[in-house]
Formats: sequence, structure tokens, C-alpha cells
Amino acid sequence: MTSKSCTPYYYRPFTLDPLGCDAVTIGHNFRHYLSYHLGRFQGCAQNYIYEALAYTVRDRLMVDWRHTWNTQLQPGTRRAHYMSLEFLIGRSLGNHLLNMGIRTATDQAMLDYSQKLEDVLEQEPDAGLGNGGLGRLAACFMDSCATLRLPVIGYGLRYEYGMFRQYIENGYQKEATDHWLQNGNPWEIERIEYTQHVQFGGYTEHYHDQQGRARARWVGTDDILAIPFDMPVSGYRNRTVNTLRLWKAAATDEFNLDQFNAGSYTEAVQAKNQAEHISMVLYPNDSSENGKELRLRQQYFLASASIKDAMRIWVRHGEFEYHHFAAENVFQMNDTHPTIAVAELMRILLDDKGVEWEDAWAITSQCMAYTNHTLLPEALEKWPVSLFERLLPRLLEIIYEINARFLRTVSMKWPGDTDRQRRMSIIEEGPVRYVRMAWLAIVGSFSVNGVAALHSQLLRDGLFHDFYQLWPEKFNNKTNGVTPRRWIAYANPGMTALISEHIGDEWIADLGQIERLKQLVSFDNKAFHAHWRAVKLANKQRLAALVKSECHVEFDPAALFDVQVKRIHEYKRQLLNVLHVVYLYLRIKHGNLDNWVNRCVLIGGKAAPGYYMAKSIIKLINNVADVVNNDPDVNGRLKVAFIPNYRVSAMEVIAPATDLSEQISTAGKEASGTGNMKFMMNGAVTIGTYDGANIEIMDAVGTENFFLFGLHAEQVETLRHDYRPWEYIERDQALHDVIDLLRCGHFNQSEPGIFDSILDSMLSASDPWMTVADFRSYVDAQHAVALAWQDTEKWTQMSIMNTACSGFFSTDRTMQEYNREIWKLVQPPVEMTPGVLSPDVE
Ligand code: 26W
Repeated sequence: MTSKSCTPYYYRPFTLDPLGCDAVTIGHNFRHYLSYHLGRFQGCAQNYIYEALAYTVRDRLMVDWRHTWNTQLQPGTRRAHYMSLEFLIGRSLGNHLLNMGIRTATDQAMLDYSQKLEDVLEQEPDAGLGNGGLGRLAACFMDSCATLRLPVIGYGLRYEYGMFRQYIENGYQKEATDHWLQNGNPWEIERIEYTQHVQFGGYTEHYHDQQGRARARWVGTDDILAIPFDMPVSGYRNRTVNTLRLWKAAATDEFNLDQFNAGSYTEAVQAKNQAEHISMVLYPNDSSENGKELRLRQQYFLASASIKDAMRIWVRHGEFEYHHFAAENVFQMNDTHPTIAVAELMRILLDDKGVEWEDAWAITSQCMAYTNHTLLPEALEKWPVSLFERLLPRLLEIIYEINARFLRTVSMKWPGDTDRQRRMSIIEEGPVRYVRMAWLAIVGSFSVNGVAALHSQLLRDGLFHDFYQLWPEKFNNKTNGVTPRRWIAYANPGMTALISEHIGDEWIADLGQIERLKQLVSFDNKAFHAHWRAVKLANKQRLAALVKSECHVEFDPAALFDVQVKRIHEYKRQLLNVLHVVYLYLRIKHGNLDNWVNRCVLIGGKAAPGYYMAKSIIKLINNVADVVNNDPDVNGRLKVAFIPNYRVSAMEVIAPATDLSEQISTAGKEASGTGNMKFMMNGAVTIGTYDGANIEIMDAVGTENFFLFGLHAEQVETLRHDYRPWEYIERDQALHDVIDLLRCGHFNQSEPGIFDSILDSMLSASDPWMTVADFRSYVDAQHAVALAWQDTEKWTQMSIMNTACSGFFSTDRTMQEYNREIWKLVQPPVEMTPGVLSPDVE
């Protein structure tokens, strides 16, 4: 670059006219995009309307986005990097309109164009870059960090294909690809200038540098390019726009050239294809790792590109003294998926920057923090050493050295306790040797947290006990939350208006204030209660329409809406829900209708494509639904529907319409749950086990406003040694009848035997989920639900109380806790520079 182009003259700030946010200007800008940029006119396909509007809105984020970025990059600013293989963002347009406060103006602008804004919003495909709870949590965290003006950058992968689309054929789940980028993504900005190189394969060379120090370098590698795509994350009405940086994999030119020179053009193009596979598809497993090489490639690709980017930014903005790196940078690892970052940061400091081991380790272990999201043993990631050796040989060497030094610490503390050393080793010994990623994460981090009080307790007492004894100070809890912007203000505008009418609207950015609704719980607030019910009813009508169109089942909005939506997994016990449905069906068939309450049971969720049992459960739900919905004796008393393709945008319709939230996992298995919080905020009452965040929800709302049932976590573990499910069946006639009806093939007349494996597992002494053990107490709790529902006033009170007590479950609170106890970031001072773009510091 010539010196001329770097003169201050070139960098002189320029002023932009602020973009108008009135309906006329928005409409004008929208038509400009539609006609001049997209080349479309009136009568074009609706997705172009969406696209033009998205660009119009993005323009209005741009100055604040740039300003926020520049502020965060000031030298001396401490930054957090949220590293996650998943960000389940959903749709963005409506969310930005809400945050920017331009929904009404945009509504009008669309009306002027003879369009309904709601219809335009429906055009946006969900960014489904996550499986479930863990991915959605990352998205809610990003929202709260922007609202709290915390300098947090999200790092993830820009999957070409997100979570698969689920459709149902003859009751079975079928998977279709989700090519969410097909029509482009108007939110993202490609920043090719910040491309990183990521190495794979090759081997290590050991050598001595000019000072005679032993050094290593990783050579002979196949390099892949990581190209960043930035997505804006707007804060709520605060002129702050944070960044979510997603990496796309691409082939390097060198990569192609070698082969091209060898005369094999098509092979060169194929190599390009291979490279781009890395960010092609999200793995759809949400609880078990299948050890695929491509998945490990994804993990290293994310970790390496992100750390290099963070370091580039930090070095560029004033720093070069590596010992200070940890003072200004913290990395939060969302589960073990990105924890190869521990070894990667070590590698960069040792090999590239020439830092000594002790110093490199001090830096690394002071800037890494790890969040665990599951206790299920099958979800704990471990990678075969042989795979590591082939793909990441230099990283394996570093892991060995970390482990050797760590095991010395262990043996100093517990001399001669070889069993403990074996348990704690990062390398699992055996016929096949593995790298235990959770152990690497704990050893390499200064903070290890669970996601609900019970879960963090179980980590300390069980899975991570050895490590807790060694480093009690590392362990902490951060109970999850959800963002009230998306999950109340955007998803439930009726309730939002009603609440704000009574307590003002500050609760949206300060959910603790929603507690003031408690003043309105007593019976004398008749008008408010009636209004509350009217809002719920309208939301139920909206959901009923969705169920009608998606499932061809008629839901009566006057009935109790009983909902369980989440990934399909045995531990979440959709089966227990089905047993209850069959129990209700038998009551109808037997004419046992005392205290009957009409119910609409809605179940939804995706099964991992390779998870046979979960897929059978979906088939069972659909078959039961079919029989129940078509039996004339049922006569509308009970409806059952399985909603296909459950996703973020579906939950935005489901949560506001739900009366009863099903949170019925085997105690001790659900780390936290976050759907439970979305339902609670929207005035649903929970029926749940003593598990995950359910416990904290019940503490907040009071036992009288929560339907608790089932064994506790310790009871589950005790019972495991001598579990005899058949005895529950012998003792309980109702359960007996339910099992008999399932066994005799009533729900699978034309497909004999297809549910045998489900029944066998439920009736096995080794059923880890203990479904039948909780049947009686679940049914009793459901009776209590029915009685409460019959007293409309009582139910309204419970509903209001649930919303009023949900303040703790905002991710604003969660993020403040992460910041106070782990990240220790400082909010930048508020200084607005509307319309002025400062020079490009980046
Ligand atoms: C190895 C593949 C894989 C992928 C995802 C293993 C494990 C996972 C996670 C366990 C998936 C997950 O979403 N966990 C959920 O995280 C939520 C946010 O903390 C919690 O609320 C849920 O209880 C937990 O199941």
C-alpha cells in the first residue's frame, strides 16, 4: 500500500444524513431497494418485499453498528467472545423493528404499499443454526448483551444448511434439507478482508530458534480459509448493535493451484468442494456425539478462526505484550464443542508468538471459561486419539503436555491415588484411546458453570466431583434465561400492551419490574382479569389456525391447551405425556367423565435422524392422535396434534397460546430447560418434575401455582438399583389398562408390532427414564390441573402469577451474572454520535 492512501486526509470522518424513520421515508427507501437494487416491481413474489424491507431496516442499523464496533475496539477495552457451534437465531426483521422502535412506522409504510407487515415478516426463513436449547440460549444471550451494552462478540459457523426441515409421512418423521440461504441473507455482511487460515493435517517439526530455545512448528498442512460473515445484533432501544461473526469455509487459492498445475482442473474444483464441506451442514444430534471427522473439523475450524480473529483485533488495537492478553480477552465456550480452543490458544502463543509454556498456560487458563449443558454421559464428547493425530497432530502434542503437567498436580495432591489419576486424565486409556473434551475444558478454564442450580450441584457432586475437590473455586452456577424482547414483547403483543397499560413499559428492558403485576392478581381486578383472558383467547385462536393448517386438527380455543414442544428424547419423556393421553382416552371410552375438562394436547419436536427410539415416539404420537381425533365417542373432549417442523418461529405462536406447559423430564436429566421459561412468561402454568430450572420456577411462583409431581433426582438414582416397572402396573389398574391398550395394537391395527420396542423399554428394569414409576403421580397432578382449570378465576390468577414471577428468568439477569462473576466487562460510556461515521479502525 502506498503511504499516500494512508494520510489523515483520506481518513477524514464524514457525516451521513440520519435516515428517516417515519413511514414515508421508510416506504420511499423500501421502494428504492425493490426497484433499483432488486429490480422488482409491484406484483413481484413476496420474498422480494421482505428482502427490500430487510435492507431498508439494515440501513438504519448501520451507523450504530459501526459506532458500537469502534467503541468496543478501543485499546484497553476488555471483550468477551461467545464461542458456539450453534446460534438458533430464528427470524430477525420483526426483532430489529421492535428493538429500534419503528414497528408502527413500518406497518404504515407497508400498508401504503398494500402489504400487511405480518405477512411480510412471515417471508423470512428461520436462521435455524442450532439444534435446540443450547443454540437458542446463545441467541438469547446475544440479544441481552446488546441490550446491556456489553462488549461481547458471538463467534459461530455460517452453515449453508441449518437444522433439517421435518415433515410427517404416514406418522413418521422425514427429513428435508433447510437451504435457508437460498434467497440470500440480507442481514449478513461478508468481510473477506478478515479472512483467516486454518490448518489441518501435516506434521510437527521441532527445531531450535536463534536463542537456542526448543520450538515447534506445524507444517505440511492443508489450509482452509475462514471467511467471516457479520450479522447485526441490535439492543433494545439503546443505539447499540453488537456483532455475531459466522465463519464460512472456502478453499485457498494455493490449494487449487497445486492440482491445477498438475493438470487436473476438475480435481482442483473438487478440492474446493471438500474444503467448503466444513461449514456445509449443522449436525442434527442434540445429545450424542457420533465421532464424525467432519464434526471435529468444524470444531477446530471455529475455534482456530475465532481465536486468531480476536488476537488480530487485539494486536491491531494497540497491544503486543502477550502477557496482557488475558486482561483484555475472555472466551466463553458453549459446551465442549469449541474447547479445542484451549489447545489452539496454547499453540498460537507457543509456536507463533514464541511465549514460554508457563506464561502461555497462565494466559490461556485465565481467559477460557466453560459452560456445561448436559449430564447425559452419551453427550460427553470424546475424540479418538488416532483421529486427532491425523487431523490436528500439533494440537495433540500440546494436549499431551497439558495432561502430563496436570497429572503431576493431581499426584501431588493425592499421592499414590492412581485410580483418581486414571479418572481425571484428559486421555481415556483403553483399547481405543480418547481425548475427553470436558476434562480439557475444565483443566484449561478459570470458570466452569452449570445452567441451573440443581444441574450445577449435580456437576459438583457427580460428574465433575474429582475436579471440584481439586479446584472448588472454579465451579459456579448461572441459571439460564430467555430474552423478554422476543419471547414476550415480540411474540405476544396483546399481553405486552395490556401489561404496559398497567405498569408502564420499562419491564421490557428490566424484567424484574414485571413483579408489579402481583398488585393485579386479586379477584377485585375483574376488568384486568377479563382482558388477560381475552388476550390468551386471541392467542389460542391464532395457534388453532396454525394447528388446523399444519395438522388438519381442529382445536377449540375454549379448551385447555396442554403443550409439550422440545427435542424428542427419551429423557424428556414425551412417552409419559402419551400415556396420559391414552389414559384420558380410556376415561372417555369408559364413560368416566367426572370433572372432565376438554383438552387439546399439542406435541412437537425433532428427533435426531439416527435416533430410532425418538422416531418411534413420533410415530406413536401421530397414531394415537389419529385414533383419538377420529373416534366419534371422543366427541371433541380430547384433541391431539403433532405439529411438524417445530422451530423458533413456531414457538413464537405456541408459547403465548399455551395454558399448561409440560416439563416432565426424569429428575436429574434436564440441565435447565428454557422453553419452561418462555411458557411461564406468557402466563402458562407448569406441570413439571423436580428437575433443572423447573425447581427455580416453582420457587419463584410458589408451589400453589405449579403442578409438581414425580420422583426427585436422588430417588431416581436410588431406585435405579432395584427398579421393577411391572410392579407399578400390577398395582395400578389405570396404568395396566393403558399399557394393555397399547400392547394389543389398538393404535397400530394395520402395522402390528411397531411399538413393541417402546413398550419393552418402558417395562424394562433397566429403563433409565423410569417412565412408569412417575405415571401415578403425573396423572394425579393432571387431575389437579383439571380441577384448577374449572375455576376460571383461580386459573386466571395462577396465570398472572406465573408472568408476574418470571422476572428472574430474563437473560438480562443471566448475562449480568456472567459479567459480574466471570467476564468482568465494562459498559462503554454512553455518547451518541448520530450520523457521524468515525474513521475505519477496522
Ligand atoms: C455432541 C452433540 C451434542 C450437541 C448438543 C451434545 C449435546 C448437546 C446439548 C446437550 C444440547 C442442548 O441443547 N442442551 C440443552 O441446553 C439448554 C441450554 O443450557 C438446557 O436448557 C437444556 O436443559 C439442555 O438439554
